[in-house]
Amino acid sequence: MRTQVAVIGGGPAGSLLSLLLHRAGIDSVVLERRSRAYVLSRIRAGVLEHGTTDTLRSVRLGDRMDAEGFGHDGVNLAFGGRTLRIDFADLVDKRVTIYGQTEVQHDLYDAMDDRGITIVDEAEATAVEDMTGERPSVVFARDGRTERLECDWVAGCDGQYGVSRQALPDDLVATFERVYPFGWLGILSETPPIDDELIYAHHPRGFALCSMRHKMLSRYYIQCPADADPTDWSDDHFWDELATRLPDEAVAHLQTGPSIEKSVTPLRSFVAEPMRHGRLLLAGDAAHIVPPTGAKGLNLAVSDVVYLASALREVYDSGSTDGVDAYSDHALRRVWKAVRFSWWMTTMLHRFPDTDDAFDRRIAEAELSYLEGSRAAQRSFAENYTGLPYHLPSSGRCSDLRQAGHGARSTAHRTAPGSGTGQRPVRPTG
Ligand code: RFL
Ligand code: PHB
Repeated sequence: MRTQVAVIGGGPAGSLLSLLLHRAGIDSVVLERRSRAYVLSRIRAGVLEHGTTDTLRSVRLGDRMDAEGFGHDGVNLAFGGRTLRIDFADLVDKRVTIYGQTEVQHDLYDAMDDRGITIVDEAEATAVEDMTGERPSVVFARDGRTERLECDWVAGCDGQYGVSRQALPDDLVATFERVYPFGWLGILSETPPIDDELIYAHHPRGFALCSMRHKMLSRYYIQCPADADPTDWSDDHFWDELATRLPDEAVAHLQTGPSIEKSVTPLRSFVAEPMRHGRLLLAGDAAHIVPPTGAKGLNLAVSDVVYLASALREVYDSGSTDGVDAYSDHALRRVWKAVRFSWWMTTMLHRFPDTDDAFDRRIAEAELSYLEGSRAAQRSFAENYTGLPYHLPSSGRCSDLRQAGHGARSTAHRTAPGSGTGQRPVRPTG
């Protein structure tokens, strides 16, 4: 098998990358370890930044999201018996969209099928070979057989436990990690959401979050020990603990019911640098993990692949590897800002069970009180939460995505790119 870009992982990063490449007339093949049914049933993130929604619209994935998603103009922070609303519309004239990752993944796979992009299901990449040469390849296992996908470039979009990050030479990679001494116990219930907008609650017993997917599907989380077993938590126990941590006016609207999903997510921040070695480029959770408090994981996967697709497009359009050479520094600049914001929200809103001394608690209270009293602080929150702008070197801003070629150009196979050797690839003609 041969393609221009071998994409390892069919999650949001890998799927969206293949669509952005297709729009640019670049062929890719996506290798996904899991079955399609498994990928399409994972319950994960729910908040999309405006840059994410713009990007999805730019590859004609906006229709269902715009019809079924909910635009939110603010979020609520509950603490000390009061609720502070951060008004995004007023502060930064932006909004976020509530539309589950599960739905995004459906839309991505449907669009890939429509456009004839090859997804090889249940194909587990086991090695990336010759990544520093001109003809790298990905070795993968499928149906008990070992196969090879040859390509010009490899995109490692295989999440936090994938093979691509491990394929980078140890001595070239620096990792940065913060493990938080707690997790989130999350449930999904077919009940109406407590409020029209999200509520992030800081409480002496720990953090709580009220979120939603749609009018009859709510998503709630409470801080729990990192090693908590979800089966130890009955639904009643969960609802009682949630109600304890929420303000009275919110509890008055809480409608409980049986959970249809219950799971524990440990929280950590992690970044691996650089995000590129030779012809292997990492994107999304393969390169970095953020705690879910800032709702940034999925959104960072999207901004990474926008940067990556732009860099690869430059290679195939002009033969220049400048974009690819700059990709890691460029993506990491945005990544670290989201890592900072997610860390800041996490430390401000959670209770730290092991180290929680009076000083840390006072600092968290001071952060919240400052936010309450300062429009500048609220603006900073709103700017980060709704999503920092993309800085694409060639086109400047993410708003350019709106005009970016709707409708793919020809996907006719073209010659391999020159790798800074002066060799120019042939442009598509169709
Ligand atoms: P994904 O979604 O993990 O997709 C990676 C894909 O690669 C496949 N894969 C391989 N395929 C072939 N060969 C191999 N060797 C492979 N190894 C792995 C996997 O099967 C998978 O399909 O990463 P991607 O695309 O970078 O997308 C990132 C987002 O999914 C992620 O940041 C968020 O979902 C993180 N996250 C959350 N983010 C939020 O913003 N809010 C949340 O509430 C939230 N909840 C979550 C989460 C992540 C979770 N994980 C990863 C366990 C809850 C969970 C449980
Ligand atoms: C979710 O709806 O799953 C969700 C919302 C906001 C977050 C994290 C998760 O910060």
